[in-house]
Amino acid sequence: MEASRIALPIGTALDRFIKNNQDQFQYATGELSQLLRDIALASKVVNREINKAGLIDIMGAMGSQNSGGEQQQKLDVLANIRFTRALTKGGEACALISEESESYLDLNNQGNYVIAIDPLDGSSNIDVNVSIGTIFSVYHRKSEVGQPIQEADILQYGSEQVAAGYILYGSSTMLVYTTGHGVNGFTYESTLGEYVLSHLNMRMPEDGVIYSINEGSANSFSPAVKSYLEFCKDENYTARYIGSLVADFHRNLLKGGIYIYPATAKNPNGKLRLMYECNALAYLAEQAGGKATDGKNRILDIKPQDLHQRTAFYVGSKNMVEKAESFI
Ligand code: FDP
Repeated sequence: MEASRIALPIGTALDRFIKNNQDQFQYATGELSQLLRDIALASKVVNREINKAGLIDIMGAMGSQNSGGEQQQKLDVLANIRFTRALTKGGEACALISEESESYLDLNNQGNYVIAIDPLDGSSNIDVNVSIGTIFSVYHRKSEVGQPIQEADILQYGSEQVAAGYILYGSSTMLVYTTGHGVNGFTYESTLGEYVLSHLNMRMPEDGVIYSINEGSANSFSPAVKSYLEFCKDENYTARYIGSLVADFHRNLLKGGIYIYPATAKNPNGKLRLMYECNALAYLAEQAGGKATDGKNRILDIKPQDLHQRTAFYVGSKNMVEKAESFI
């Protein structure tokens, strides 16, 4: 009997994949590899805690607010603690920007990397057992190692990212990342405690028929966005909106589609955060052959002025994003 018929093929483990591909990276000292492993380890802990939701008292609001004045959920806070601890102990990161903290954390002056993270995205889905995610961006510091962190280290263009990725806590848990040489996806095998390569060199279809937008807010969209939505309906596109950015992005990455969070009357600059939501997904989208803009400008070319800056976000299949832009 063929071996493949009695044993499922298990892909390369994440650790080995990172090690094998380390040389592609311009600062190949092993530190970035270690940092990615630290993020992967913290995500396994977060995954474990998420899976206990409902059994122990970790659902619901914390009673505090995050940097944007939004209600923090207990799991938001827990995930933030896990990633902060892993990155602090790891020693490779000199600074950490997080949705959950007003200003950046100064971690270790000897570290070479700046991390921006949304520890748990899609908070409104936590309590209802719907997919949520973690999003991260990695930058190389600009100032000299050993010196205090400067603004130039923190407020870097998205195009300066050296790695980015997300973890999707979905029907299975996946870690998807890029270091600028394509996008690869790893599925968590919980009995082994390992992420294994399951999606090699992911490519986003150039076209698609899925549009993801909170159409309940349509009254507060611009006439241009409303016309684009009419176009989607005329074309008989399929509407799919999970309301968890990572999950909506991941589906569109695999199947083709567009995710839009436009400027609205309530959020004239959009709702999503440039530094720890949009930049990472824009980098991944481009690396997979897709596109990401604010309706006019490439996301990766926007100069951040503020840690928690918001932006309108159009991301997904290249042709779909370009079509949407033609309406804006
Ligand atoms: P949430 O507020 O639940 O954390 O990034 C924030 C985000 O979720 C995205 O994950 C999601 O796509 C979007 O906001 C949902 O916002 P709306 O409820 O306004 O549609």
